[in-house]
Amino acid sequence: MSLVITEMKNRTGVITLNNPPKLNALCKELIDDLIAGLNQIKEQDARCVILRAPAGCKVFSAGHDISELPKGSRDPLSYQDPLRRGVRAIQSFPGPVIAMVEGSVWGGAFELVMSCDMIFAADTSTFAMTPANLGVAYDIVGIHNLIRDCSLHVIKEMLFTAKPVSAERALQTGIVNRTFPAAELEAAVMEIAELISVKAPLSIALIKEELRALNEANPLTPDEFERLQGLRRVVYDSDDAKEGIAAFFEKRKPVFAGK
Ligand code: YXS
Repeated sequence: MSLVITEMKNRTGVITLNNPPKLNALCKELIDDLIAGLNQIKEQDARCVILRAPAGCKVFSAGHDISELPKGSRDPLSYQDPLRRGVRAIQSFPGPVIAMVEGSVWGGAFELVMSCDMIFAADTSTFAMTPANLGVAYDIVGIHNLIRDCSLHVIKEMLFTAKPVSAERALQTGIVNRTFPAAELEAAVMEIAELISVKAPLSIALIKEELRALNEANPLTPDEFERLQGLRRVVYDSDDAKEGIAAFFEKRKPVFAGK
């Protein structure tokens, strides 16, 4: 059974993360189902996609499935890893992908939501970015996906404290487009999707791709890229990387020795 529900509502595709027992953690299977859902919707001439979790959920997504993170000495977020593939599938979908958020968003799920074209959230939702909780060597593309859409100071606060940010704060800092009372969220987002669905799809798809290309135009020299990759290897080879994951599953606070 798919870990997402894919449906069409008029010309809007709706993908609902649907793995409650694992709090919609972004395991490989769920990401593969998400990508399959996007491809299915693309074939049905969808003009817009809404990515959501079930109404009333406490947790939109608990982020990367920690049990699928390498236990150290291996890049946790390389190009073909599920989270990377899921983010690219959203960014390259030829139409707006709207994140409709209710509940708490964690770690890689925050990046996945940030990779969407717009974010509309229930006013009770929260957003957290958590590599510092686990000692994860987050990757350069992932960090780049975060810094383009809100102030560096706010993203640094989120990354360095790993503390959840409220919907209100996310609205104030430009992370989300708008917030609504949870009971009004779905109707409001469907209205926006319907509005988009009668606009010129070729023009919108072109503009989305132009914006993506312009946003990616961040000249890192190959040497600078390799240097950062070398720094990442020190982190994902570290004892801290192993300690973060072990502490999570042993349900204890991690003790990071900085090595
Ligand atoms: O003890 P059992 O076996 O029932 O399992 C528990 C949790 O271990 C499990 N679980 C997860 N398993 C794998 N990956 C996860 N991300 C994950 N999150 C939770 O689900 C069962 C129920 O969790 P529990 O008891 O904590 O539920 P709760 O309702 O008390 O709390 C819900 C959360 C989401 C607040 C809590 O589960 C939590 O804080 N989860 C971790 C959120 C997080 O830090 N995600 C980041 C994952 S790593 C990631 O996305 C990036 C690589 S990075 O770290 O770089 O950002």
